[in-house]
Amino acid sequence: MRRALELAENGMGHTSPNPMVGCVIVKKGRIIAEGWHEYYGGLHAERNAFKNCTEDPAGAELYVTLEPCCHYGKTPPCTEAILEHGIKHVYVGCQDPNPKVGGNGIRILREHGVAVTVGLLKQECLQMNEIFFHYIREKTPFTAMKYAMTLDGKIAAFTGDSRWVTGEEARRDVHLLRKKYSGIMAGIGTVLADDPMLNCRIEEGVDPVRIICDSRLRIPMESRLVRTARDIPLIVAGAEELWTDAEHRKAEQLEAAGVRILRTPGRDGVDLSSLMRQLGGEGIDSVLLEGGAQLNASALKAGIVHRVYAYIAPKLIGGMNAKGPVAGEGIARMKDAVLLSDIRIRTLGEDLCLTGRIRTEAAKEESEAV
Ligand code: AOF
Ligand code: ZN
Repeated sequence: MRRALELAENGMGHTSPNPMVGCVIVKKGRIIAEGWHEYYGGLHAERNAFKNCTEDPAGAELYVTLEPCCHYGKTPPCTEAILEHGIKHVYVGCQDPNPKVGGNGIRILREHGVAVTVGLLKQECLQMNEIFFHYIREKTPFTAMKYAMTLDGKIAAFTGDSRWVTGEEARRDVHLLRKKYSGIMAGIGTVLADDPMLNCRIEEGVDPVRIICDSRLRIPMESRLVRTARDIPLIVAGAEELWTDAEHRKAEQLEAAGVRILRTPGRDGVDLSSLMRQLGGEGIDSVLLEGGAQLNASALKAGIVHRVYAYIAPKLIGGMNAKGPVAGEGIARMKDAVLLSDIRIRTLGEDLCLTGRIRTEAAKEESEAV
């Protein structure tokens, strides 16, 4: 199953909004086939493994990170392939939350006399597809807030200089996240300050859809984002109730430059909950929130954040006017803090990456329902 998890990762950035899935077939203690779900709409992991068999899989055991499907989708049911090939024992990482499957894959196999063991490396299998598990239920993107800060909690010096907070390895890791997430979101403040590209700059990277929260459409026509909008999709989200004729004209100009405009209600800026529903409707299953401080505060307040990735550099820069990762008013009492659970900490060069799920009732239900 560990090998199957590794194989599944090969699909990262290519399977959305479907899951990453890996499969290994074992006969008499030897691996006779491996496969994974390579890209959206392509063969499922199990069928790729059958295609790669080096010998007859009859009587073999099959390990798969997600319950085999039993529905006719873009491909015929994997349960049929498993039965046709005479597999005798299937080890499943975790159940499929897709209502079309939802335990029926496992049931059908058992009804046909195949032994099925469920829950091998379950936590790892769930975690790998946390985006899929969230999106298929909620139809809104799974959202991760990412920031890099110094050890004294600053995302930039008091001058605004932020190049670079963390070292090369940590920055490379962020590009892996950009590959994994289908959207990347920032506020207009960040765009005006940094003129960023928000693309994925690693070998075999996949660029996320770029989403800018910009209630009054202040994004400059000559910004790098707008100039590249025809090559890498760019969505600008505005708060239409705040617009005058000038903003309506700017919306037309941006659209003519290849920018997609999404309109949300709200007189206090972009309504993030509405935006998330719209993005979900567009098939965007995940969003990496890359700030800055103001957007991070609004996102936490709106309750749209599910995970945090904090990259922490062993540097002290001080300055009471140097910003931290989350602005806004803040909470008054420690007991009201937003809490994280399932914490993981990695070292990247000299920096740390701490990640955890935002603790909410909904998150708890999500992890227990599967
Ligand atoms: C995948 N790859 O390896 C597995 C999936 O539209 P379809 O026919 O590709 O079916 C997609 C559903 O199939 C998906 O939502 C999930 O429930 C199930 N399993 N999907 O794309 C795979 N095993
Ligand atoms: Zn399948």
